[in-house]
Amino acid sequence: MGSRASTLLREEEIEEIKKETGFSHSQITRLYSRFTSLDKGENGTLSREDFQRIPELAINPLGDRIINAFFPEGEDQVNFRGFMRTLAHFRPIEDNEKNKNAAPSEPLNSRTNKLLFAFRLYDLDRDDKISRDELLQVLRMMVGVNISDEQLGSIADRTIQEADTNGDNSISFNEFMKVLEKVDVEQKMSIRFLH
Ligand SMILES: [Ca+2]
Ligand SMILES: [Ca+2]
Repeated sequence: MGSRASTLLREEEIEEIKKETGFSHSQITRLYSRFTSLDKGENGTLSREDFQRIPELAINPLGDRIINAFFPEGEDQVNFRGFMRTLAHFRPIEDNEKNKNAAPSEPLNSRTNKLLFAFRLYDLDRDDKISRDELLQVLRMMVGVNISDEQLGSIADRTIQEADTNGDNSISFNEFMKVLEKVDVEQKMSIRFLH
């Protein structure tokens, strides 16, 4: 095996990823070459620093949170399989997938899984609730410095008040879904991947 072997994706691996993520063969090979070009250590995994070289993430106020979502808890490397699994949340829902009841499990790009992904960007301590503090942190990242702590605090309070139906002063995933019921999440959380 030469050193180039590590840069090739096996055909059966492509098939497995296809099944798991719904990406097409050509999307997978294209994303694989993107993956390997980001992999500066050339060890088949990406670190947080590798992700920070993606310009779209570097300028996104939630970039660090999104990068974090690629990493399984307690790990600081992600392999191609894990990379694709996370990206799959951003895959648009195709027309022919909308009424598919035969799927063995819910696809990664379903509305619920997209929402769960967004929810986890807020829920830093992963206790399945968004606390006032966690909401404040995200608000601060998104609005920058042009708004006072007091104003941000009252936005956070109002948001929680509106969402919190069981009165525990935090937002559960169910409450989160209710708030976003009328929002076109499928559209907002989709990236057009070229075919
Ligand atoms: Ca939390
Ligand atoms: Ca609640």
